[in-house]
Amino acid sequence: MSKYLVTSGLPYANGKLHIGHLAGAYLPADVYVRFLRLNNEDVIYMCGTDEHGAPISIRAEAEGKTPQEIVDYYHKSIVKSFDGVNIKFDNFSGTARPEHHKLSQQFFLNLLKNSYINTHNTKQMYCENDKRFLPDRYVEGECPFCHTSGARGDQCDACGKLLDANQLVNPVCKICGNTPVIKETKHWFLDLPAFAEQLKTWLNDKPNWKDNVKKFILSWIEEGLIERSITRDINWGVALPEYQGSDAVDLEDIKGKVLYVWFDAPIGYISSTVEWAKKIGQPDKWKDYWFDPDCRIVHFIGKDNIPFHAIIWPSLLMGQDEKYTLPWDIPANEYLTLEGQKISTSKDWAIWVEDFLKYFDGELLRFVLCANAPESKDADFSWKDFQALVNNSLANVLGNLANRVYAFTKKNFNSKLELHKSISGKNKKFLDEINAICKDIHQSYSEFKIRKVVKTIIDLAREGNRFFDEAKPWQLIKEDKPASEEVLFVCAELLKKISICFYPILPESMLKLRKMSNLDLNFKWDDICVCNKSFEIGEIEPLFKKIEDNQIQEQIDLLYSKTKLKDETDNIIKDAPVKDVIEFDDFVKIDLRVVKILTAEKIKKSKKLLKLQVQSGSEKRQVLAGIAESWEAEDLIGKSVVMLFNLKPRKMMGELSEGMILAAEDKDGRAIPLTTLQQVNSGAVIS
Ligand code: B3M
Ligand code: ZN
Repeated sequence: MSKYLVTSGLPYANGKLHIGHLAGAYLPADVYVRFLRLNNEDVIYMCGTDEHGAPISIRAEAEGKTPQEIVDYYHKSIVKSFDGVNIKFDNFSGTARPEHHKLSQQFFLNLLKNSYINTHNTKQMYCENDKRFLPDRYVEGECPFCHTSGARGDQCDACGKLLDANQLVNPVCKICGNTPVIKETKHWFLDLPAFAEQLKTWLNDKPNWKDNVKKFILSWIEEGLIERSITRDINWGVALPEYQGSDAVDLEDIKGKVLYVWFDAPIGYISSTVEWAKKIGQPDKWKDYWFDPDCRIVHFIGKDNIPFHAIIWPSLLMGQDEKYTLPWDIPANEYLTLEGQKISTSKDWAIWVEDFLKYFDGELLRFVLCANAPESKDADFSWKDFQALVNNSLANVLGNLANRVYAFTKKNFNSKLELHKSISGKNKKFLDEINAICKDIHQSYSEFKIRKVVKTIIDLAREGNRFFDEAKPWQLIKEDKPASEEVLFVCAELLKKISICFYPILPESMLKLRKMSNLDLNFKWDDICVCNKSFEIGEIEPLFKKIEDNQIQEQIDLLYSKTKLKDETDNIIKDAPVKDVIEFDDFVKIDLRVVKILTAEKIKKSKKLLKLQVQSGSEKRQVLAGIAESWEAEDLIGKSVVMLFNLKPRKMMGELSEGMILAAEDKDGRAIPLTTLQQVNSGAVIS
């Protein structure tokens, strides 16, 4: 027996849970924990809400509430969603609790005492309009590495790189939209380079980690670790503890500073365990996990959390006085997309767990997210796939097998199947095959390969149906009743085995399956191979209901309708600066005319330019327009557009242009010539 401490990344208490969250860090962990329990392992599953950080204070400010109010509201909402899909923690805490603050401060002080923390005067983004520093998500801009816009001050979602707010290109304040200035302030830094060797040794010892995780960390270490600031100038978080140190820090410098959310959040795994130990009346019990070098600590997370869990978190642990156990595995998942697009909470392109549960059983969500888990690459959730998976794999294959086996037993064997001890021939061969496959399933669970588990189990049920069809018990019963009963017995055994190995993924349905055949509800993995009882079939109910087309269409319509509402507000283009005022006399110098496009063709060697022949009244002219990236030449022919008619002719790419076609640039950079019947987004600049 081994000892396990399993955690899932602490969800931020600033929003509801969506299916992407479940697929990334929670469902795989819950499944793993249930699997370990079936195998008699000593396991506890710890989590809680991440209640600090800029996203929460930003949300509180936006809604005119206190951060604590936001935290309390979403903590409840998150707990409810977890309950609805049967994700069962041994403890679910929160990082705003006093115990957590105390422990985090202790972590900081130990690191400081052990010389792993330095202070530096740093230049920080400061908004003069809001009179405050702008750490992390309080500022946004272009990522200096991958150049995607919308990167936040702490991390770029597009390339995953951790950032320092003042690395951002063209930063803007999230609160007011102004360009921040740079101001000096003191901050505390974790000396990550000091842990480089220890980290490498620890990682070298993890040959079985998932590739995506290992690659990520090793490239990080190779690029060279740098000191990371671990304090912030905001007033929500764990207060930087006052201390007298050798570097004689001025107490004034400490005031108004909190620990960076990613410093205290992972400590939440420990403080949740401490809280659990107290609740069960054994206050020292948490140490059995955190200080036992043989305890297997497994952190389930989404891929954007890898650097924090695989570099920073172990460093925090290594720098303590006590010998904390380091993570044993970090099975990070990739992302789940929705109907082919990135899930976006701000655009409401998401399926919220609480909404899903209004229409469907949580078991079905567990099933589809496991069948299609983003384990080694991104995976997509689509409503149609969901329907197909449930109807085919669950209802038609597994549900059908249970139904035909039990119904046949009820009708022909008075609901009873006697124990068949000396099974031989085809029946024996089939049973042996099933047992071998169950061993593979066990292996897949231990390697976090849940997709494979689901596929194997459904295939097994499919084999069960084939076995039933080929054995034809309905014919056999006429000649040899005991032989027919043996076929049914083998099928009932198969269903029993499935009820065990599918339990971690579909706990409620598998209990229901067991109840139908009066099986013990207390069972273990090893019972898969024990074949020593007769079966007695009770009340038969369909195990899974099929999902109708109209139910799915309803969801698709809902998804698109709510996100469109958002689109309208999102598509207002940010106000561009207004140019200097001009006199009317200046304006009348401009000759604007409607012209009709007669021909349009691409100019070789130019990505942008189209050559147009246009007609205005009786006059024909040639114009070059920089709209080739937005339009197919043919689509412009016959359109009437506005042209600046008296612009001095000029040559571009060896061709003459006798004017300029006016176009507006919409949000995604597409140039839309004026007076085409295209909608121009509100606020677009006409150029
Ligand atoms: N709160 C989850 C996230 O990035 C983050 C995890 C903390 S785990 C210690 O959404
Ligand atoms: Zn501002």
